[in-house]
Amino acid sequence: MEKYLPYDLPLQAQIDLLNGELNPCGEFYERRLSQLAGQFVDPQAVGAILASEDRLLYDVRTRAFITSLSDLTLAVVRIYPGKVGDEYHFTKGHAHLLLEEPELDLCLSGQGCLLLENGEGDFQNHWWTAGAISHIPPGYAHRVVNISDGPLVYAAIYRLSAGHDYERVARQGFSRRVIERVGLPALV
Ligand code: S6P
Ligand code: ZN
Repeated sequence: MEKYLPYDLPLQAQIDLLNGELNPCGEFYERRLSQLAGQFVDPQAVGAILASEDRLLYDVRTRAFITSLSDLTLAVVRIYPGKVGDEYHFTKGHAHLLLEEPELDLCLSGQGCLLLENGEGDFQNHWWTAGAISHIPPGYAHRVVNISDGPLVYAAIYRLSAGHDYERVARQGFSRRVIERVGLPALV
C-alpha cells in the first residue's frame, strides 16, 4: 500500500509574471464585455463596443492544489488594458460564498487598483504595482481594476471551497469606480 496518494505530494508550478501563463494549468477561462455589461457606468459606451466586438476583458488560469486534507487554489489573472468610456477594465467582482474565507492577492506586473467592500459600510482600495500584496479579509467583496497601459497580472490564493457569490456584486455593485480624469486614474 502506498504511503501517500499522489495528490498529497508536493507540487511546483511556474508563472510567467508578464503574461500570466501558468504551467501546469488546471482550468482556463475568459471573461468578455457582454458578461459584465451591466457593471460599467456608461451603457452607451458598452453598446458602442458591443456593436463591433465582444471585447475580451481578462482571462484566468487556475490550479487547485487538492490534498486529502486541504484545497488551496491559485488563480493567475491577466486583465487587458483599456477603458469602457472613461472607466478602466475590471473584473466582475465577487464575495466568497463561505463568508469566513479570506484571500491573498499578489500583483505580479502592471498597475492596478483593488476595490474592497464588506457590505456593512466599509469600503477600501489598494493601489497596486508589481510586488503589492493584499489580504482580503473574510466577508469583503473584491474587484480588480487595470489602470496600466499594458496587461495587469496578479495571483490570487484562496480555498477552492470558498466559492464565489457573484450575485451580491451584480445587485449592489461597488460604491466607488476607477475612471480616467485628465489622463490619470481617479477613484470616484
Ligand atoms: C477567486 C479570486 C480571483 C478571481 C479573479 C477573477 O476567489 O478572487 O481568482 O476569480 O480575480 O475575478 P472574478 O470576479 O471574475 O471571479
Ligand atoms: Zn475571491
